[in-house]
Amino acid sequence: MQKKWWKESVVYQIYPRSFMDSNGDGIGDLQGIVSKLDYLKTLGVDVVWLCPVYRSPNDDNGYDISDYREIMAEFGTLADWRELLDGLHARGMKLIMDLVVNHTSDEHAWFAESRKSPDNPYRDYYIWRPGKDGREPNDWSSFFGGPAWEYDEATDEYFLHLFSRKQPDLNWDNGVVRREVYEMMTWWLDQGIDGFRMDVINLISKVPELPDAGTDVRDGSYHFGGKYFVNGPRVHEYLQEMNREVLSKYDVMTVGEAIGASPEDALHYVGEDRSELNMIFHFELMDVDSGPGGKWDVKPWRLADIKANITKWQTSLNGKGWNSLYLNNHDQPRLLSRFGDETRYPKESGKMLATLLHTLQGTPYIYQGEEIGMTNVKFASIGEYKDIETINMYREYKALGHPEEKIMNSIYVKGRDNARTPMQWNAEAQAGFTTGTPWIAVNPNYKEINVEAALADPDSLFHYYRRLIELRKQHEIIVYGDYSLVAEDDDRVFAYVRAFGNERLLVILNFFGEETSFALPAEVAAADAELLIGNYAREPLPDQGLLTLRPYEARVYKYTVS
Ligand code: ISL
Ligand code: CA
Repeated sequence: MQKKWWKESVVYQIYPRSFMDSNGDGIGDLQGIVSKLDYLKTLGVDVVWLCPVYRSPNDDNGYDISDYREIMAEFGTLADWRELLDGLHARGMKLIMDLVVNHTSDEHAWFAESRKSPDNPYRDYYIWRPGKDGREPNDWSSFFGGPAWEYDEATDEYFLHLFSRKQPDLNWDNGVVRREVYEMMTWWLDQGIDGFRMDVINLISKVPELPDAGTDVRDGSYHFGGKYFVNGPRVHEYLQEMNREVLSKYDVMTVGEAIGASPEDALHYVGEDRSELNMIFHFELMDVDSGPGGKWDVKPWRLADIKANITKWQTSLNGKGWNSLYLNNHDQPRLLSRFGDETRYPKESGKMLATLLHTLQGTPYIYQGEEIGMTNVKFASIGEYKDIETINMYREYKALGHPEEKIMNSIYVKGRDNARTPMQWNAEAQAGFTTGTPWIAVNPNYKEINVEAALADPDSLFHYYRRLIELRKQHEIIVYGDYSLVAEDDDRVFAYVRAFGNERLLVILNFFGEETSFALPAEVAAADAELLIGNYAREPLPDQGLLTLRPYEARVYKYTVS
């Protein structure tokens, strides 16, 4: 296993629109982030991942880019961005930028040209097809509902958009497009950034024939066409080219978002002999509470599935590639609401989940507000929601006759706006996020859950995150140790051992709000184990090797074997 700075780092994800507003217009911005850099330094993170700040009409909050080399006016200017980069570097932190190149905005200059005529030089920057039998060229659905095709009158053809109709897919089979992307990446790297998070990067290559996804005759419904574009035919060729032409020339980190990737797929992207990416974000763990109907078809998660999934990824990549570790992000519900108990045991369960995030093999990613225990939000009506995916789903399900209560409940549990309410800085108006009216309402629990309170309480979740980040710097075993699952059949406790030379780390996590007992593995009971961190007051190990774990108790022991 090669040692790398990005394996030893902890990443903090910022969703700029919701982080900090500096000028009272209700929208988070770059100067807002600049004003909070010392906060990030106190937490101790090494890298900031900045969600898109490029020029954008904001159909999908910046994931629809109209100019890759300009900053969104609402967020500030390139000079503000430069101040952010310099401020991070001055504090010993790094910056990775979001790279959204599966699609652009339909307001990008390339698309404005492309839609003009079939022989426009930009036509082939995008994926255009004539209709079939008076319908879309195929039956693919968009991730945000409805068909993946939009008809364009000017040339009487359709263009492909896997996401919203304002996010046309780029045609990666066109070498000129790839050249444009590589030049743009080089431009940012030359500004001094430290890497990229690549949006839905495993969707860039489509099977050129674009076959129908459904098996039956076209019946007017749309189907997920994933088998024709998830890990598509030329994706590895393109990523290897990108690596050769761009990434290999810099000492940077890359993490690719990879929908539907299995560990076997992952190794094709991150295998150390592959020269593609450093890490991917997979979705398997985020699907443990999805039923057969997909993300909105909510079912309870089972600890056995979480253990099996994490174990599979930890062991499959060990020694061959590197894992990313995340339990939430800007697209997912808050981890405390999803996997912990935000009502009875917010502190204990938050710390237990934090222990999990920071003691696996891989690079941990913290999403803004996670470190203070921010939770999901329940807005009274759909009118208060801003997210395009949520709003489209609501309309679609309403039209299909689903009951209001059921739809709202899926939104409460899974909607993306759960993660996008403003960062809670203090107990003052609008949680200290803005002096104006925030673009999306603040979670009403900000009076109790906020940064100021967290910093003042030495026992807070925040300080626990800080200690976990510090421990990673002190113990190589936390970063590099091999993982093995302990007590597989225990349905209350998730426990595992990390091994590095003759050092061992034993992590014990009670995943529920009831007391439970746990038998220490023999090699620990005998050894002189040191409790590195735990979320309850320290207690000596019992001689008989049987622990009683309190609700959501987490303990991490370090010991050596001969
Ligand atoms: O989580 C999801 C599955 O339903 C989707 O919300 C999400 O669109 C998907 O994970 C891809 O995400 C990325 O690309 C999208 C953008 O909306 C997301 O914010 C981004 O993370 C399109 O650029
Ligand atoms: Ca602002």
